[in-house]
Amino acid sequence: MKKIITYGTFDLLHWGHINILKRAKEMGDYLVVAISTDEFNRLKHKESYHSFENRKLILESIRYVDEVIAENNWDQKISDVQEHQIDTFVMGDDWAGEFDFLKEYCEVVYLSRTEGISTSQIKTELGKG
Ligand code: C2G
Repeated sequence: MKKIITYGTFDLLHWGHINILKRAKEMGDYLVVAISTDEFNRLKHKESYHSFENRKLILESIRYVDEVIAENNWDQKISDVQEHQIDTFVMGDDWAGEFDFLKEYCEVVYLSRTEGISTSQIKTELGKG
């Protein structure tokens, strides 16, 4: 069984998120998603509209997602890859190169980011409404 992992906040879930989750799953048989906790979001200088629990609930309902774990810090990726026996790490290419240190432990793939949509764009445009 080929296991894939990806990380993110996934707030105000949109089709850009679905596009990467779909493509990540298509690379293997089992997709683990590590979703940023509210505390870790603060370290990322992000504040989610939805709480960790609700973002986790939403992700777990997506057909491409097999398991959701918490992302608590920047430093857990190597142990996550080892503990979950991950074959491939996937991220959008806005992160290209940032996680190449994982190449010692698994395949690292950066997929093209979906243009024209983002959580911050949604927040901005709704704020104007
Ligand atoms: N994404 C995408 N296209 C978009 C928006 C997001 O492909 N239009 C991808 C991002 O590249 C990322 C994933 O969706 O791979 C999740 O995006 P975010 O929720 O914004 O996550 P981020 O803040 O980038 O957190 O340790 C890694 C971090 O937790 C990543």
